[in-house]
Formats: sequence, C-alpha cells, structure tokens
Amino acid sequence: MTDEQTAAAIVSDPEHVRYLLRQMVRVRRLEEACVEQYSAAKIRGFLHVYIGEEAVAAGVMSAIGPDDAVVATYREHGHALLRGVAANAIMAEMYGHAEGCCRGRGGSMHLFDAATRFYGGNAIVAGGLPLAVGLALADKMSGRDRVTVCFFGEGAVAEGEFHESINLAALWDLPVLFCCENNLYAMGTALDRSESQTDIALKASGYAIASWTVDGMNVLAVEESARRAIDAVRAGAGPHFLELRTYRFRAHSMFDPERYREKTEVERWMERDPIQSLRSALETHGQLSADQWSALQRGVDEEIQAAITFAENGTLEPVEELTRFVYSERTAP
Ligand SMILES: Cc1ncc(C[n+]2csc(CCOP(=O)(O)OP(=O)(O)O)c2C)c(N)n1
Ligand SMILES: [Mg+2]
Repeated sequence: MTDEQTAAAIVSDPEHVRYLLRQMVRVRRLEEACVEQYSAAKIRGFLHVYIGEEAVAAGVMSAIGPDDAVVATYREHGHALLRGVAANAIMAEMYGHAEGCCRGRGGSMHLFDAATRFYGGNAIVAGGLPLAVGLALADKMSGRDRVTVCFFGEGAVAEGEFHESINLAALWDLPVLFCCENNLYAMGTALDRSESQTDIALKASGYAIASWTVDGMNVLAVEESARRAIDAVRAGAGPHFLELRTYRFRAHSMFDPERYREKTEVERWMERDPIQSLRSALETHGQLSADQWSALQRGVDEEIQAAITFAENGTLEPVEELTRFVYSERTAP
C-alpha cells in the first residue's frame, strides 16, 4: 500500500482507521499484561505472544462477519480478543480459572469460544487447517453462507496437513480463507533453512487456489486484501490464500534465548511497528490529537486492568468436576 493510498484511507474514514489502531493496541496491551502476569507466576505453562504481528489479526477480523468461523494457532490471544471473546474470559482462562472461556482447562494455547465461532487455539502446528476445511465442508454441504478463516504460521508449510488441506479445499471448492502469518521463523528455524521455495503464496498457488502476498505490518493493507479475498470466497470463487509478511518482536515463547536471529534484524523490523506506523500516519494527517491518543490508551488500559482483576478474583474448578466433559452428558433420545 502506497503512502497515497494510506492517506486516502485515513481521510475518507478516520474513525474507522482509529478503530483499527485501537484494536491493535488492545491486543498489544492484553499480551503485555499476560507477560507481566506470567513473570509473576500467575499464568503458567506456555505463553506465545503476538507482539509485532497485530496488524494481521486486526485487519482480517475487521473484514469478516459474525457468522464466519475463525481457527487459529497457539499464538491466538489477539485473534480471540478481536473475534469478540471478552478480555475477562481470556485473562481468566490464562490464569486457569473456572471463569475462563474454557473453564480454565485450555489455557493460553487453547482459547475456544463457540458463541463467537472461535474454534481455537490449536497447539499442533498445521493442526488447524484440517479443522477449517471440515468446518467449511459442513457449511457447504448445509448450504450456509459462511466463510471459515484459518490462521497459521509459515512453519505449517512443512507439514503434510498443510498440503492435504489446501488441496481438498481447492478440489472441493470450499469457503475457506487461509491466512499464513509468515514471521520468517518457526521456533528457531528460519524459513530459508527449511524450505527450498520460500515464496509461500506461490507454493499455495500450485494447488490451483487464488493466493497473494500482503504487507502484514500494515493493517490497512491487510484489511483491504482480506476484504477482497472474503468477498470472492463468499461469492463462490472458492478458497483463497493470503501470505501475510510479518515479524514477531518477542521470543518464540517465554523460554527462548533467541540465538537464531540478530538483534539488528529485530530492531529493523521494530521500526515498522504496525501500531506506531498507523499512529504516526493518523497524526500526520491531523486525525489523531494528543487527547484522542491518550483517551484511546486509557480506555484500553481500563479494559485490561478490569480483566486482570476479574482473573485474580477467579476460582479453580472443583476437583470433583475433573472428569466432567470426558464423556458427553447428552443422553440418547
Ligand atoms: C506437529 C508439531 N510439530 C512440532 C511442534 C513444536 N512447535 C511448536 S511451535 C513450532 C513452530 C511453528 O512455527 P510457525 O508455524 O511459523 O508459527 P509461529 O510460532 O512463528 O507463529 C513448533 C515446531 C508442534 N507444536 N506441533
Ligand atoms: Mg513463524
């Protein structure tokens, strides 16, 4: 997206652009709070943050409707929040408390919420792709006008499920939007150390699926591409594939000495911080005053602080309930 296009988007609907900025800030603050609570041993287990990649989830979520479905990875706190899962329910889940969106049984990597059609939170690399294809197959067979959006990292490309899922979605013409979050690393493995073809959109196009690359650090570019793709999928043009080029600013998870990349590389990408870039573009065009920026931050801080208080006051599921949900409680008619 050129500077002129960014300017045009800001001038034509500044309120919407401020909304996108706010969505990214909500994700960033939620995760900064998670890191803090993790360091205080309030959150345990694994924690993978999305800091730096917020433009991807914010842009795509803004382009989908309430009936659509979302499938994500273990780096999914922001996707859940922007899909409409309450910050309270997310934070309580992170704490392992019964008030969480999965009664504290899922934790960071397995956020799930049927009401908003948020189908995880999947810890298995590429594990979400066949789920998304199954959801879309069900919609197609039932004649429902819905799209399933599936987020996954570029590490998924090395898995058989990636190829099987995209092949079947294309072959059966299923309403899926595949969103590959290419942040260049799968844990400590750089993309060009593991793939002979690093152009992932090109690789996907080998399955006869419409695919293109997007600047994943620019929320306006992401939203515009996602809209175009979603409209096409909904119009019956078959599955689409977006390779969103992005970067994670933090370590892979809370345990990662980051020996596989240079500090200077991280710093270079941080200069393209999606939040700071959009904020300064809005300011340049006179569409974000100092007061508006303070109010935006204050509102988000209140939401996240309330979520921490909610999680702190939560309870653990009683031990007697531990085996509940192992078997269905529905009785045969
Ligand atoms: C099938 C499988 N193999 C290995 C792992 C261990 N693992 C966890 S995260 C990860 C890297 C995935 O990288 P990518 O898909 O690029 O996502 P990112 O973490 O960069 O968002 C690996 C290999 C796993 N969870 N599942
Ligand atoms: Mg990756």
